[in-house]
Amino acid sequence: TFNGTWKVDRNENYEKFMEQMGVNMEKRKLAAHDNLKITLEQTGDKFNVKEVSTFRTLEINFTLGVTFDYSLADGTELTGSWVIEGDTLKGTFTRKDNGKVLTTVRTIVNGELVQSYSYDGVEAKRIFKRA
Ligand code: MYR
Repeated sequence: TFNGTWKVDRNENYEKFMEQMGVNMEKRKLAAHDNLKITLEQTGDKFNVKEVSTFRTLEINFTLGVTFDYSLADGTELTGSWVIEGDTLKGTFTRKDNGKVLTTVRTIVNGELVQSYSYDGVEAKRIFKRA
């Protein structure tokens, strides 16, 4: 289960990924140490996500397979959805400004929540531990 509160522990290739996303250097430096904490609560096919970081606090509600809007901390707007495939959550989101697709996967590996991101040929991971 994904339920619970997760605190980012480490990143892999995240700065390169943000660069590909067009995030400027100043913001990349801050974002690499954003202390991101997410609380996931799944009830049937509905998810409640609480996101807390040095940038902001927000709450997102979505239903598996149903498209919703999500804005990144820098204001970049995405639209897309999550689905479950086996033990993983797979998200496919499209940037509203340029139409490019960002895919992301959440999976539990050895008790850690691993979130992978892929955009425009660049991949990154953020790895979370239970808070
Ligand atoms: C959620 O389930 O947490 C809400 C929806 C998340 C949508 C996809 C998030 C992609 C984040 C990419 C960060 C890259 C920063 C440049």
